[in-house]
Amino acid sequence: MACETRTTCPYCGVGCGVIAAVGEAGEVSVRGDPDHPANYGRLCSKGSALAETLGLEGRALYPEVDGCRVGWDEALDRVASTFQRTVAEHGPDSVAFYVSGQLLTEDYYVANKLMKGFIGSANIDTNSRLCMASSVAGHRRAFGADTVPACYEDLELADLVVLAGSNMAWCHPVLYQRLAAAKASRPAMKVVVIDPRRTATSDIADLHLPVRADGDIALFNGLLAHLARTGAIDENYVGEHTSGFSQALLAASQASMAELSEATGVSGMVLRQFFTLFAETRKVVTCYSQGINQSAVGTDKVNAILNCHLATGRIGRPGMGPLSLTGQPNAMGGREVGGLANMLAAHMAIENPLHRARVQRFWNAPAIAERSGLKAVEMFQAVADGRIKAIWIISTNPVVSMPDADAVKAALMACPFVVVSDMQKETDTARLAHVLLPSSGWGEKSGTVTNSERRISRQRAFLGAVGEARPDWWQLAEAGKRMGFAAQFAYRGPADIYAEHAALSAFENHGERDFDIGAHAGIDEPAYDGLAPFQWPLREDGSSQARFFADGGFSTADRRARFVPVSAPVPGEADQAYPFILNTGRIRDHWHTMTRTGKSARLSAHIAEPFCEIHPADAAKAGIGDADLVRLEAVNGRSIIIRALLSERQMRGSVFVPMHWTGETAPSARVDTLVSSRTDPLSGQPALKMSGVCVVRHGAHAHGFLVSAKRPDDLPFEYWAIARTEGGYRVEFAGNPPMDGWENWLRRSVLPDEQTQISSYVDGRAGEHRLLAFQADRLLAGLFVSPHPVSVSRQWAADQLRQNHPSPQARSRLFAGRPAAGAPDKGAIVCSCFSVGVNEINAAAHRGCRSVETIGTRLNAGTNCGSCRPEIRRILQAIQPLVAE
Ligand SMILES: Nc1nc2c(c(=O)[nH]1)N[C@H]1C(S)=C(S)[C@@H](COP(=O)(O)OP(=O)(O)OC[C@H]3O[C@@H](n4cnc5c(=O)[nH]c(N)nc54)[C@H](O)[C@@H]3O)O[C@H]1N2
Ligand SMILES: Nc1nc2c(c(=O)[nH]1)N[C@H]1C(S)=C(S)[C@@H](COP(=O)(O)OP(=O)(O)OC[C@H]3O[C@@H](n4cnc5c(=O)[nH]c(N)nc54)[C@H](O)[C@@H]3O)O[C@H]1N2
Ligand code: SF4
Ligand SMILES: [Mo]
Repeated sequence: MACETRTTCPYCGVGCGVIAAVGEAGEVSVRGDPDHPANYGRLCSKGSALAETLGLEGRALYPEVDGCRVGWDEALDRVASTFQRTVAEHGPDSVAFYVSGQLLTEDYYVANKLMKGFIGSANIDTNSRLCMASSVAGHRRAFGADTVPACYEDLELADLVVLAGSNMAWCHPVLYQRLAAAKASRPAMKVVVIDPRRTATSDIADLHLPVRADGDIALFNGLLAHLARTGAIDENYVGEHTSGFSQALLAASQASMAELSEATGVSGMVLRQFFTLFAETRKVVTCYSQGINQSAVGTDKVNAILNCHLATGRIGRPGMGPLSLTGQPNAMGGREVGGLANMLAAHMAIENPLHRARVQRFWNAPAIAERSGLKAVEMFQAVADGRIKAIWIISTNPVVSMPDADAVKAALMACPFVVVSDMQKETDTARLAHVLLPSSGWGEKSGTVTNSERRISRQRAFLGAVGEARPDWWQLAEAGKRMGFAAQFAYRGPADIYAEHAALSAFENHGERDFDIGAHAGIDEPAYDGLAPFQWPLREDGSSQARFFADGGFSTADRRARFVPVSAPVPGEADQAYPFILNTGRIRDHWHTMTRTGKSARLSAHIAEPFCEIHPADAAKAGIGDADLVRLEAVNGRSIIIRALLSERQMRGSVFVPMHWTGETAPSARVDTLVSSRTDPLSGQPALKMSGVCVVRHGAHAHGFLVSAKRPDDLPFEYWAIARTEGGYRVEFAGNPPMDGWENWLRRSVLPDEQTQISSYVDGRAGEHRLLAFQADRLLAGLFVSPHPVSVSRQWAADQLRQNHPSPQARSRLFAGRPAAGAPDKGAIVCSCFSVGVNEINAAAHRGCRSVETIGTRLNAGTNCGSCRPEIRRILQAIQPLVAE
């Protein structure tokens, strides 16, 4: 009998419930928890593949100091004493923590407490600065507190759902599926997508507004003015519960339709359609994510959206409200514990002396941070210029994910003391650690997370500890004890921490702070273990609420919401030398820097190489063909080399590059090296979606594709990208041929011994080399080299690693790089659950399967997690208009 544990997915902010089952032989399987209110049993491709990411490969298994294995005592003593000495010599602001929205609330709480109350600095910031900071700042400006008014059910109840700067189909897939199901059952419901790209999400949209970068303020200001002109304002709500409407309207009413169209890049006709739809529909939900937040005017963008909802009173009622989608599993929990440099704890404000005194009293702390600390970008600048001399980085990989990433790398290399707590040993950041602390990962640790709708769920351990890895809260508490605060950090386990956190949320609250989970103050371990998912608030008297602000009650002094007058940014002079806007973001099956999803062959099959999406007309002008390599160069002088992907879905003048590839997986394609560290002055969030770049074709003498049972030891090429596949690896590369020739390189970097036979096919005139190495019937390596981008059927070639090739004929057939005529070639994988490729879908379509449903019946594609359904729909649409489903 398998042993089953209810837990929560560690990826996105949807916060799906997962049932993890461990079989007798220790094998793990996962499925969606049918009772969890976030997903009701659904999981996306990443969630479904969780079991494949639990392998020990690359895990940090024991503490290390300066690259040598040590015991925990020695490592923690080193951390505590170095931090203490640095504080003693240079003051509390000379040290910092850089943490993560992927920490559990209990980890986060301890980190924040240690820094703000005991070290006495507010230099604790988090990768949520790159993610949610503008939403937090926007909420606080409008509502007086960082409270998300809506919940997931509102998406299903709405008659209009606006998705602004959100690629929900790929980034919040289960929420997207809930939306798609609601729309299918109620076709009158409308969906509008506001995104410069036509993404997978726009495939269910009734209207797509291809807004130009940062055109959102002009757009929502135009909407506010339209609402006022057409009598759509809720005068009662505005009069009773808000202030500042007329100033906001004045700021919004400046532009003519022609100017609006110019500022947004959207035609007047489409703008009018959107405005009318919004004005005439009462039940509207606006979801927004990084296309809004990650901008130098992100906070203003957020308030431009909130203004429209406040003006129409569409907030806090079923089917109505603004809903900021949190990215990470516990971005929201981090906000509750105050894990940002400009927050305190339990939604209290660092700038408020009463709050500071209260938290200090509650913690029995020797100090309390007196003012905001450094926000992420400033924090690494302070590391660079030596103001910060010791930094502890937990559960984030800033050398990959911060803007101007090479500057961050240089700063850490120069920093006297870098501590990194990670599950993985070889991340780009962990490599720079003086002290590396091995952390327990998902499945090995326990705690709570809060999702986008304020729902708190348990993560529960179902696996034993790996090596000497320990949970992050334990590492932090041990450091706290060693700094002399044994009593205040004497937690026996996460239940103790959660109980304290809950008590602080209710401490002298008197209904002033929305975040209140006082019902759990002092919760005991059995109750904590059994905790079912619930939404905050959950007050001491047991009262709760699913939505906020239908009847006002904001956290401002007069309990009224604030309209914030915002103006569209004046577009700067286009820099002729850097004519393209670099937009960045995510793909369906990978999570950030791929330290976990990269372990799954299934997840790596969907998109196995970094790419630069560019409009065909822009590409033609620059002489760039599909699958050519391109070089992107940024204002900071840095450049990357990456594969071109020509696509009509991309806006002209803009290119899109995913953020996922790293020094480990594609060192020439780390996009954040190019990204500008310009930030929003209010939120400190960097403008990760808008850097100037130029794009040129990048020629190479040789292009290659390798499938190999072993990870190559040496990749001496200016461009390479590696991905896991079943039974090995697949590698794309380009550059100069190795000095010692292809055969020697293959032998030295991937083959087990000198004796392995290599057979080769060389067409000297065409410059083609194809090399195959077998061990008995098994393919060890297949190498395909050409002066041009290699034409090989990638997935088919990768699949050959798992096949037997008994006859010499079967083996030599592999030289073709594609299946024999008539033999199946599935093409690039679309459905990762059942490994169904694009060629199979096309073939089934030509045999008469013309709907996503019939494709599912025939091929299974799209019938498990459903994450690929938008792409299947798109493939079918390209053949002929879809039959109604
Ligand atoms: N598969 C997958 N899912 C994830 C993650 C992951 O790594 N992989 N990460 C999680 C995390 S932490 C986060 S924060 C979320 C992010 O979720 P999303 O915000 O949905 O994802 P992104 O791809 O970063 O960006 C969303 C869209 O913003 C658009 N955009 C760019 N500039 C503008 C603009 O000026 N205006 C508008 N309106 N749109 C613009 C981009 O074209 C892009 O399609 O995803 C979460 N989910
Ligand atoms: N250009 C560009 N850059 C971006 C973005 C973008 O859209 N464009 N998005 C930004 C956003 S929204 C985000 S959220 C960030 C994300 O960026 P990061 O946070 O840097 O990315 P991750 O790969 O999620 O890093 C998490 C790290 O924690 C480790 N880890 C996993 N579980 C645990 C654990 O339990 N304990 C510990 N100690 N470690 C653990 C993982 O191995 C990994 O190294 O990237 C930001 N950077
Ligand atoms: S939508 Fe996918 S990644 Fe997000 S929590 Fe659910 S299963 Fe995990
Ligand atoms: Mo994020």
